[in-house]
Amino acid sequence: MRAEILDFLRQNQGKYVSGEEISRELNVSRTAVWKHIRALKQDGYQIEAHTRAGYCLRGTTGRLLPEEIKAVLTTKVMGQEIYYYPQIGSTNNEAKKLAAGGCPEGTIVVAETQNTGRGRLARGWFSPYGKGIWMSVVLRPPFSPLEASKCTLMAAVAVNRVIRQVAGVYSGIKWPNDILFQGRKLVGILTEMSAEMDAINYVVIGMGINVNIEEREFPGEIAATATSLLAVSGREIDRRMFLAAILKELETAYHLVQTGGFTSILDDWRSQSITLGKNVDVIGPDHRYSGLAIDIDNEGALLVKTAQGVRKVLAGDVSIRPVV
Ligand code: BTX
Repeated sequence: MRAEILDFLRQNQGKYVSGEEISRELNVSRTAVWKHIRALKQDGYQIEAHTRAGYCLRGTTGRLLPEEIKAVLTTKVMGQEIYYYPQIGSTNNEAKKLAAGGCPEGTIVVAETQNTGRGRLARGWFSPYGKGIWMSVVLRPPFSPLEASKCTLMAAVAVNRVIRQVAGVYSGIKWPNDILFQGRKLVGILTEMSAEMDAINYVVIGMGINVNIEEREFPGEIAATATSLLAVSGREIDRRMFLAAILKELETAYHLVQTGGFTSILDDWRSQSITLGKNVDVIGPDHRYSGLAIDIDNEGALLVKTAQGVRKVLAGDVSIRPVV
């Protein structure tokens, strides 16, 4: 009922509607209307109340509340179920629990802040309150577990497209899971999976997108390597519109993959990559070498040309050498 009352106020945004009118239109008691309005105000909605005129919605909350996202969502699968948390440990952990419990494909977990946001190899992810999109999406892809790592490439292509189109920031993808602008990280993607020998139970794609973080807010250890859309473009971005655009783009890309395989996504990835054609250092648990990043293969592995021949990088850290 809360969502319906909010919808009704939205349809009449800027105008007063009486409690009686809401109660009549939505077939709910006046007391219930009053209680729901109070809850909406507590959530941060700017609702003016006037004894005679009634209620008037002046502004929405800047939070990523499910009803806010749903009001602008145009997808069929992605984000049809939304779990929202003002604060959480890690959205990926929560999404994995929900996925193991059988939640439908496309379910998302979104939080205003994460206390223990994770990157790869148990690294931390800085997730300040209300300033980014800290979100995880549950997929149940019909393909083999060997293909799961390509979900990271798919998500990177989708997010990078939205950054370019909506924020107007000409970012690029660094293999395998980062989106950078002028060498600084705007986005990190963490894909995790649960699978049997030949089938995937679920894939969770976690995205950390630095949206409205001011340059000076980044902690010292990442101050020189991280950036945000606000810092780069100089303007604040409506996070819910941005999130809805990402889910739409992800849905399109996922549909494409399911119907035609990863080929077109890999081509898009190549054209948006900032790794290919660069000299890179590859650092793994038991190796370290340098070479020229020449391509990604059909598995999504990075191909690096070294003095000893072409080496295939499936996992590990790749750093791009600055041009001197
Ligand atoms: P990664 O291992 O490639 O990058 C992690 C590294 O990035 C950190 O060690 C740190 O140096 C740097 N870093 C930390 N926070 C930020 C930030 N906000 N901006 C730029 N650089 C940063 C990348 O892992 C994958 C990150 C995924 C994060 C999402 S958020 C939603 C979901 N839930 C969760 O716990 N993780 C994912």
